[in-house]
Amino acid sequence: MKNLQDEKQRDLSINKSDGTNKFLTTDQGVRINDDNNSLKVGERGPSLLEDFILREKITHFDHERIPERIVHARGSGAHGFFEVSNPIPELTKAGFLQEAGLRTPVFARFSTVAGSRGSTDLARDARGFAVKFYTQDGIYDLVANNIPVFFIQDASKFPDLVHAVKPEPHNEMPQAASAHDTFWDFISLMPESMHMIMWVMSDRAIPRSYRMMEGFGVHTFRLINEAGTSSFVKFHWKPKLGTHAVAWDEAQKISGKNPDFHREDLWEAIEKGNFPEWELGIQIIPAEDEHKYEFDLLDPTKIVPEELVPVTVVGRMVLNKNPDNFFAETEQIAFHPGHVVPGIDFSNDPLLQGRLFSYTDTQLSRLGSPNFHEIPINRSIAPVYNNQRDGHMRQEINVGRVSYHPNSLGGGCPYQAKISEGGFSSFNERVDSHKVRERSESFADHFGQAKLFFNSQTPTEKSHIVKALRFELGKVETTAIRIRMLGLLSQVDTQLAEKVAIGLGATVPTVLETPLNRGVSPENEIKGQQEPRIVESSVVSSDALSMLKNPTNSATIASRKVAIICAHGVSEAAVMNMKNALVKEDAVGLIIAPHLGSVLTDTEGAIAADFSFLTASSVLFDAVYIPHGLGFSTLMKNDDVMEFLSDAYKHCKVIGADGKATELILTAPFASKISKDDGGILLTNDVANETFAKDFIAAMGDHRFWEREINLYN
Ligand code: HDD
Repeated sequence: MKNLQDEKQRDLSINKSDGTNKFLTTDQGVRINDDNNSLKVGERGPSLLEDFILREKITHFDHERIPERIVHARGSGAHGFFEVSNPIPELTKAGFLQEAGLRTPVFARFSTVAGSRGSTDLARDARGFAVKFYTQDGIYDLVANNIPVFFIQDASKFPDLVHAVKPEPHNEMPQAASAHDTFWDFISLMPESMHMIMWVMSDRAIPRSYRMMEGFGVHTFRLINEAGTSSFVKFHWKPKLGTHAVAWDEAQKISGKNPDFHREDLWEAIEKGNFPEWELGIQIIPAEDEHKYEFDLLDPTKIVPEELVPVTVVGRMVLNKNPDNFFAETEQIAFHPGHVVPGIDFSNDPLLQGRLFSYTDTQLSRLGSPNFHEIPINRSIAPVYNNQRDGHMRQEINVGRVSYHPNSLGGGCPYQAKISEGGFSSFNERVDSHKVRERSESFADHFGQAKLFFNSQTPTEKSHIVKALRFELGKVETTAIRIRMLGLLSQVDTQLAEKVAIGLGATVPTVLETPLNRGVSPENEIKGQQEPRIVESSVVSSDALSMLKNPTNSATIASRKVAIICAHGVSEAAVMNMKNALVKEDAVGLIIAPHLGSVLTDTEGAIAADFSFLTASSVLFDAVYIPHGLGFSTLMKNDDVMEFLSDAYKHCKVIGADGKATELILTAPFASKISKDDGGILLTNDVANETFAKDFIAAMGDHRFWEREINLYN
């Protein structure tokens, strides 16, 4: 068995450059003697055009930026490997899925969709989840999202969708946000988006970490085996750490306190050896079941409920190495759903079909040349020989005189591969119909699965969806758009629509809008939309759709961060006890104090502060602990401490204190709201309580105590 991980490392290392112990040179290799002063006529005189060193440096700088991605501009990535656990040769001939234990190098990039490159990680948005597999048969890209459905059914609507969600063209506002008129105007006229809207208004759109997101290939793809038999497949990534979110108020605060929150989280986890891990699962639908379901497998606004087709795990992905250079790797990586290898093929999903054109086209303008496959991060480790030639920035030096096929001068080389030799051949599907510009009637249900999603949520999750919609539509200035949205929401769930309406001070319309009163003339309606119909899902509720009920959710607190709030006089034993207990769980306790430097302890020792209240904030941590000791009286007088605790409470996090430090909690503004059943508030007067740290960690395993919101908001 040949593991390919090392080969990719070798491949990248050819292009690595490290200036340690080296002379500074120009791009032409000439050693530079003075990099601080331009060439001038006298010390105070004008600069000389002849200064090739200055000109080269400035010219390169002037051209340093490339266009950012039109969507998914903001992202972070890492290297790793994919390892097969359950080979599936009976389903696919794809080489990288044939043998248990076979490792294929990967690079994964996670992203938000709407914001620019410098925007916050915590925007309410779908997240991209793109993985490049460097397989022995060539590059395979699984260009996925953390949401299993999409807004639109046909690629022709993609530019409209993206124009609508991007900052509005007249004033370039708002950045990285869907809460504005143009987005909701478009959505209110596109009932097919209602299923995806449920997902992006849920907490899926504000993940706690890239490491705690599921990933979905969205479209139905095909797997093809050696005999040429095809099955339909849906791809799933399931995170080892479970699927978790932050609170919306928290997300907004993180955006100010640390807009790089997800980027930093991924980077730090890998640097510390907490390698993020996902299982790759597949739902297999035999070809003969293509028309078995009440939804169309080709409709990207539909899932296949796991109750109908369970997910089978085929392997795992581990990300174990940060990029050496963000631009060279994360920015220049070029994904494409059309990068497939023999054994994987497309379905006729019209959204996927359009994507197959878009991605190469976008790389041409973003990376500037058809040679983007030669950039080290994009290079296949399977050898590349063909008759493509020249173009901007060509790296390859093709030898010989032959650049065409067929040829005799080159002995007919490079020659075509037979299917038995690994040559790619498309699935031999018979397609026999008229050319039409139409939506299939089987795509006309826009609400059935939106209902399924909503019905599958816990009361907490439903209330978060209501609040998200109140927020988003509350930012919409045009009343007619809000009302249209309430009409669409009422098709999903009447209570949902009514609750959102209360927040907007509006009433749910009793008459569903027709194309005419939607401001759209019938001839401009999208075919298939005229009579939206509701097909009730045969599955009424699915735990896999809820983050809180999700059976794969895990209680691990690995890599979680606990704020340990200290001041001079703190009990050293209490701090160390908690820190050590956290380390055993692969979590970390960080010291927050009124100032940086040393915090003096009760035993006349000193503990270094990791953060002061200026550089830390509750929203950047998963839980808070205030150890006993004399420091508590200093903390009582500190407004920052109260804000810290109030936020931790509001965001339903675990808060613990022992000894006198419990007074900080019992006198906090939220103290009267604390329910005696709140398992996330751990207070003990017994400073020798041996199980305290254990209980604290167990409570963290429940992640959030959302029941608190009932006391806070009702
Ligand atoms: Fe797309 C980027 C995922 C529909 C056109 N898309 C992009 C990325 C992801 C997705 C993860 C970022 C890749 C990276 O990290 O570099 N896109 C999706 C999913 C879709 C989808 C899951 C629906 C199921 N996309 C979609 C459509 C079109 C595009 C329908 C156009 C017709 N997407 C693009 C693009 C991007 C892109 C403009 C921007 C940068 C890039 O491709 O490389 O071509």
